Amino acid sequence: MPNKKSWAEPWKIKMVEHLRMTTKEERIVAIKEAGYNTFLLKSRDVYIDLLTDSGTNAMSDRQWAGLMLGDEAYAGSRNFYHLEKTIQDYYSYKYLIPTHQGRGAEHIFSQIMIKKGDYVPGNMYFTTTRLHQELAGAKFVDIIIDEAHDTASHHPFKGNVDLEKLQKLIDEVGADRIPYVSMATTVNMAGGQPISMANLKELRELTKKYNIPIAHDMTRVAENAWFIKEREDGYQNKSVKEIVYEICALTDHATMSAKKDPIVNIGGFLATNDEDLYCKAQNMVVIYEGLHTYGGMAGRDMEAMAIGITESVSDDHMRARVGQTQYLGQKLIDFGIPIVMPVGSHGVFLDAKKFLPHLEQDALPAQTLAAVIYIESGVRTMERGIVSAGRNKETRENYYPKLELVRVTLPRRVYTQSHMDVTAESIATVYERRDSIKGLRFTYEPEYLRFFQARFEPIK
Ligand code: PLI
Repeated sequence: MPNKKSWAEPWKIKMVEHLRMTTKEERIVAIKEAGYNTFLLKSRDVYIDLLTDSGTNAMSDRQWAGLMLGDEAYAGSRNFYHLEKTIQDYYSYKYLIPTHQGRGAEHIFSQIMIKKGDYVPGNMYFTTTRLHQELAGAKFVDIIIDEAHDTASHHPFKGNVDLEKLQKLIDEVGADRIPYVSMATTVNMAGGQPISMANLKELRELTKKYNIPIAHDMTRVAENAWFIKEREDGYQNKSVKEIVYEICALTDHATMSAKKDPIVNIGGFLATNDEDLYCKAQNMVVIYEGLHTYGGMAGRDMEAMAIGITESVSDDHMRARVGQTQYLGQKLIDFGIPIVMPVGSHGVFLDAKKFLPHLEQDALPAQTLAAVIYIESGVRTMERGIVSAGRNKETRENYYPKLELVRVTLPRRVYTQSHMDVTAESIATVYERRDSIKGLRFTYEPEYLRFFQARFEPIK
């Protein structure tokens, strides 16, 4: 008997959704019509959809049953109280404001907390989060450790905050110009990289000294907890559930895109321990989202989320979730493809600068690579580089991020290991002919979050 111990998913498949296969000729037409932007492809033209893990998850039979328990009252739905109790029990926060998705919570939170001229330090930017901070009048300051910007660094906690960078900012601008520290678990743009509990505790100490709250972007907190369990001394015998609670309890406020960790298709929330913020947010949510006991959600969606949260903190779920990402990452490593190391939780990130070293960043290497992978195989991925980074609000200059990545993102409980094999082989085929790949340029650039709707054409 071999002594290798494989893991398998802690679920079986009850219903299947058919996939449509396309020819290369059809895909060439489709990507041209989509302006070489994978966000503008029609889903029916996609074979394996690894664009995002946001809202693309497969709900469980329990969650689907939960939908039937939807209490669609305008006010005081029983599903709201179930969700509120779940958030108190699993995430430690006292007060809950549901929103239609994560950015709804970011909008309300930024508008309440930020005054014009403030600074918001964070462990790397996220697109919607930074935009809401800027629209409220703040400047975002990156205080993540340098290793996070180095795709080859094997640092186990690339999501860590560099406390010296934070101290320097406090010394320069003063604590009263810093309304909060924005702390994400895990860090999406760095490649799904975790923050360690030790670093978070140090961050808590430093921020306490200056009375600066920590705002937790908890979109993938259970995935972060899994890495702490795997990698950090003293946590091997703790459950993901316990670690998640401990992380949240070290922070003051939270925004959540429930379309990720909590395994639902829509939803989000703002949570806090601060009664004053809660009252202000209740007042804001009725303007932009809906009454404070449903935000932008149906009762049934709140029920599915409450159940999804309980499933998301299961060790067995997380072993399979992160295990599948590691499996795909290892396949790509075996093919010699340059990726962000170590492999993160929600996707494998291709290093487009190393994949296409002959392309300048202005020729949009990651955008190009995502388009070429689609044409090769019908696998849809996403750019996370210069296009996503956008422009500086004041100077209108492009940001030139060090990381120029293509994200190969895994929805939860959706694809099988064979889909991962096909994906890895498709990317390897593109890698073999990488020298012949030419870049793209913009033909249309929207003002905000340009990566969603921009259009491109090939550089001749
Ligand atoms: O897409 P929303 O509005 O539910 O959530 C915004 C959001 C906030 N924080 C983080 C870390 C995210 O990853 C996030 C959304 N992420 C998307 C859509 C993604 O594809 O990664």
